[in-house]
Parts: sequence; C-alpha cells; structure tokens
Amino acid sequence: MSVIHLSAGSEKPAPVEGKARLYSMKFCPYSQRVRLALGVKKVPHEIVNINLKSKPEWFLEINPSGKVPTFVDVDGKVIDDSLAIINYLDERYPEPPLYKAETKARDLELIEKYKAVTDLYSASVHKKIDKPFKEIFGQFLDYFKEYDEELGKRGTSLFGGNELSMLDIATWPWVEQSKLLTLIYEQPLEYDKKDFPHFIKWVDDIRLQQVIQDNYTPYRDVAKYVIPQLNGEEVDINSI
Ligand SMILES: N[C@@H](CCC(=O)N[C@@H](CS)C(=O)NCC(=O)O)C(=O)O
Repeated sequence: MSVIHLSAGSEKPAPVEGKARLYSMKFCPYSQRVRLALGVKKVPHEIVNINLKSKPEWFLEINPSGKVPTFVDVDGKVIDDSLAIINYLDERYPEPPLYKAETKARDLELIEKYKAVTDLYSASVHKKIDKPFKEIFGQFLDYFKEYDEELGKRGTSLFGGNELSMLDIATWPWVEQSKLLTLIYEQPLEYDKKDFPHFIKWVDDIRLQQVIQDNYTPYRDVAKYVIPQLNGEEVDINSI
C-alpha cells in the first residue's frame, strides 16, 4: 500500500480540529510503536508521513532533530522519541492502561534492555557490523532468551496477560520486521524452536490482535526501501 510521504518544498498540512497528529514513516519500527499505542487507546489522530531522505522545512521547525516519530497532541504539545511518546500517551489517555502495577518495574527493565536489540537491529540492517550473520543473529537470540523466560514465568499469552501492554507494543515492531534480515543477508533465521517455546507462542498470539493486524508492515516492502539504499541507489519511498 503506497502512502504519500511529504518532502522538502511541500506545504504543511493544516491541522485537523480535535485530532492529535503523528509524524511517521511507514517502515519505521519506532513510529509503529506509537501507531500501536494510539490504536490500543483509540486516540483520535491523523498520521502525516515524512520523507526522511528529503525532510520538509516545516517539519524541521517542529522537531529540529528531524526524527520520526514526532507526536503533536491536540493542545499543540510536541513530544519525540517513541518511548517518551508511548509513556506520555499512557498518562494522557489512561484507558486501557499499558502497565499493570505488579509487572511495571520488570516491564520498564525489559523495555530499557530492548534498546540493545533495536540498536543491534539498526546496525545489522545498515550493515554496520563486520561479523558473519550467524553471529549477529546469535546475539539477537541471546537477548530474546530473557523475553522467552519472562513469558514463561508470567504464564500468559501476551506480556500484558490477554491484552496488549507497553512491553508488547515496545518490542513487537522489530520482531515483526525480523525476516528483513533474511533478505539483507540472504540467509535463514536459524534457531531451535524448543529453546523459545513461550516467545514463539507470543508471536502467534500477538498476531491475532486487531491493532497488530491493522498496523502490519510487510518486511518485503521494507526490503524494497532498504536494500537498494545499501547498494547506493536512491529510492522513492512513495513508489513502494
Ligand atoms: N530513539 C528514537 C529513534 C527514532 C529514529 O531513529 N527514527 C528514524 C526513522 S526509523 C529517523 O527518524 N531517522 C531520520 C534521521 O535520523 O534523520 C525513538 O525511539 O523514537
């Protein structure tokens, strides 16, 4: 599905009365986190996609870092950074809550640890790691072992029980996109399913959630954006 990403020289879209606005990019896993939280909380919002290879001048005025996701609430408050935004949304729009009191501390700990996974993913996707793919993927598996064990201890299908929680939302986009690595490295994601029984069930169960399905990002489309750029070619995101 092609959606327009606005570029330098474009006009800033007029705000829509009563709606928050998310500046996003359709393949950005950090933006996907925010789209999921907005969906779970049914926050009235619109999405304005940004061409990150040619950023509109007006977007840089809103957020000089030029990064998406950037969230502008109905009252004009601007927040950037996916984790800051989803935590803000959880306070500003409390229903349904994304943390449970009894697991909040552990959720925060695992969300913090997940930065290592997202950093490793970015470095792998941009081929900034000079290691065989098996070793890189082995590192991912080491991280995911802890998430598998946590699900086992909780005995629930999702981290949040039967409902999506902050930890589900914060981790999912990279898992959903993970097969992108098979196209970049032209190798399979090899692991023993017996080592990750709870995690594999989580993947199956989270995919049943409507909000997850509504925000699905096909990894083959992400590849059409990423792989030509690795080969030094320019890609028009609006053509994918
Ligand atoms: N820590 C930030 C990372 C956001 C980020 O890296 N976004 C990328 C797109 S996925 C971006 O905006 N890149 C454009 C740039 O850095 O100029 C977050 O969690 O929101």
